Formats: sequence, structure tokens, C-alpha cells
Amino acid sequence: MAKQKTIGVGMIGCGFMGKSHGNAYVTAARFFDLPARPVLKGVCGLPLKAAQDMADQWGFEYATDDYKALLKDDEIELISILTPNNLHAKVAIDAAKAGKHIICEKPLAMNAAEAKKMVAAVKKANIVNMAGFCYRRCPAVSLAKELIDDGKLGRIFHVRAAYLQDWIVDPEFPLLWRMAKKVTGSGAHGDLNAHIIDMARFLVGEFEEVCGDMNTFVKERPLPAEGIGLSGKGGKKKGKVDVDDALSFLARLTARGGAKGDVMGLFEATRFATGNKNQNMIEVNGSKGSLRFRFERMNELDFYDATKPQREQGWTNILVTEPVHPYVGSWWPPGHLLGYEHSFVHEVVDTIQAICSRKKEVKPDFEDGMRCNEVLDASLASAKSRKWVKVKKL
Ligand code: SOE
Repeated sequence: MAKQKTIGVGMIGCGFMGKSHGNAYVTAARFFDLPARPVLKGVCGLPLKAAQDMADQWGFEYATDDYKALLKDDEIELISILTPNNLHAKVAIDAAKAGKHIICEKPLAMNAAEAKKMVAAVKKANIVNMAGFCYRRCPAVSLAKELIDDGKLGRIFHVRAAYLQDWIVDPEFPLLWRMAKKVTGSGAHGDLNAHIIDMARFLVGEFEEVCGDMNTFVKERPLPAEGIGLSGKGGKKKGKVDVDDALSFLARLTARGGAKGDVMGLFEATRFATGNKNQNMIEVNGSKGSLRFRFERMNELDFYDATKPQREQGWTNILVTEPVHPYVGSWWPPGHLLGYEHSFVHEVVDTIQAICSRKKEVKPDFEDGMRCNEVLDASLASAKSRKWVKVKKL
């Protein structure tokens, strides 16, 4: 058997996203026919023990607490940036200068101005760059895109999306980095609206203007005493929460091929939607039909085909597990469901294919990440001013 080409991988950050990307790199070549097999080289994390534990558990060759060590390693070609948001720009620009291909977690940057510098750096370095909006690569969302591009929905009227969680409803839940403005930029907004903004751009088109509202329901929380990531305990001392707990906004969008600003959009991100654990949902209504997706039922896509004879019209629930559905043919037989982690495997598959291709392009790229940051910036400014704000394209 001919020896398969390999591609050295480095990971910076080893929390929740470390596991998602680590698993994707380990799994991708086992299921997909890849032009190069990822090899886990180095992982960087703080404290060093966290990186060492990750290296041992996932099979990285070494651990470090200095990300520049990974950038100096000539055997590493592809880097995943999985740090808190305030480090994305610095690390990505350094990685681009070192000539590494990059997958960077979302939101790409703290704001659009910072994202613009990242876009410039990856363009200059001519490297493959992906912004980690994983939900695009759930097979049901990819199928929705195919159906919309095939014209199945006709002229688009509405896009309605919500990302609902409830993990911080308890006021005693500690003030983790995801609630500290200088580290995260914003709260539910950058964390969750980033995803649904990207899905709306993917499925429908570009944002023109927005009108937002936001609230911070719990203004002070215990500072974390122990634990990292999405869990951990609070201590006795309290700190001020300086980000939103929820941010909703109206929008006007331009659908591909449609009149400017003709589509009405409605978006909501909250960590206070009691009972909703990770309910990321989107619905698109058009002149010929509608589509809706709910992540907590991620293997299904609902389609209403209004072109059918009236007596046959009704919502069709498509179980997206047939080999004809995007990505599915490489997994299990029909009816064997996929999960959250598969969307990250699909990111890795498409990134490696791009690295080995002549065009060296993959979507969503850093420019898409910047477009999303522009919408985040505009809707945050609007929620503060309580006025409609135009989305400024940088
Ligand atoms: C936390 O709210 C979080 O982990 C997000 O940061 C992810 O992007 C989302 O997919 C799941 O929830």
C-alpha cells in the first residue's frame, strides 16, 4: 500500500473546543478519503499540565505553554486556534506570518477592525483560513443551503433564528471568562449570535441594517473558585458582569439575487431561555416554500413545498441520514444519527482538502468571520443606542 501523505497539526487551547478539534483531527481520516492524514504534533495550553493531559489523552507528540513553539515547528502545517476570543487576532496573525494554515474558532475577533487585520495577514501569507462556524457543516444545514441555492424556496421573505441556552440562569453560577468583556468582547451576543448570523449569511445573504435590544439579568456573580470551561464553582467574592446575558435584533438582509434589504430578519441569543440547553434554530420562508432547522433535532430538516398540489401540501420532516445528503455517505448506514462532533470533523475534512488543492480556498473563511463581526458590532451598537444601525462593510 502506498504511504499516505500526512499533515502536521498544532492546537492552541485545550478546553471544550480542544476536545472538539482534537476529536475531529483523530477521526477525519478514519471515515473520509483524505488527500493527507492529520498527525497530532503539539498542543499548547495553560497551565502546562492541562496541555500535557490533553497530549496524553489525545495522542499529541508534545505539550507546551508557549504557542510560539508550535509556530516554530516546521512539521506543523495546520493550526487550530481555540483560545479565548481576545487572543485570536494576535495568535492568528503570528501563525499566518509563520506560514501555517489556520482554523480559528468563532467569533473570529473581538470586533470587525481586529478581524480586518487578521484577513490582511492571511491574504498576505496566502494560507488556507477557516472561521470555525461549525453549524454550517451539520448535514441538515448544508442540505438547506443546497435546497435554497436550487431555488426551492423562491424569493426569500423572512429569516428567523434563535440560539437559546440556559446554563447561567442561576445567579450563583460563577463569572467565567465567557462573561468578562476584556476576554470575550460580548456575552451571549458574540458567543451565540455569531453562529446564527453566520447561518443566515450562509443560507440567505448579506446583512444591511440592524436594530437591537439587550439585557444583563444578573449584574454580579461569584468569581470562579475552581474549575474551567463551562462549569466550575464560585467563591465568596463577587465581580461585576460587564457583558450581555441576552441580545436580540431585527435586521434587513439582501438575499442572493434579491432586492437590496428586502428580507426581514429576526435574531435572538440568550443564556436565560430556561429549558433550552443548546437550541440553535433557524427558519427561512420564501415564495415557494420554507425550511426550518433545530439543533436539538440536528439530524432533521423540515421542508414545506408550496409548489405541490394544495391537497398534498404540508411540512415534510427529512431525516438527513441518506448517503445523498452532504457528508453523510462517509459515515453510517441510513438512520444512524450524527452528533455535534461530526460538524467539526467536516470542518477538518474540508480544510485539509483545501490545503491539498490548487485553489487553497475553504468557506467560511476569515473574510466571512469579519462580515460576522461587522454584524455583531452594528447590533451591539444598536442595542446600546436603541436605534437602527447600518452594517458597515470594512
Ligand atoms: C457556549 O455557549 C458554547 O460552547 C459556544 O461557545 C459554542 O460556540 C456553541 O456551539 C455551544 O455553546
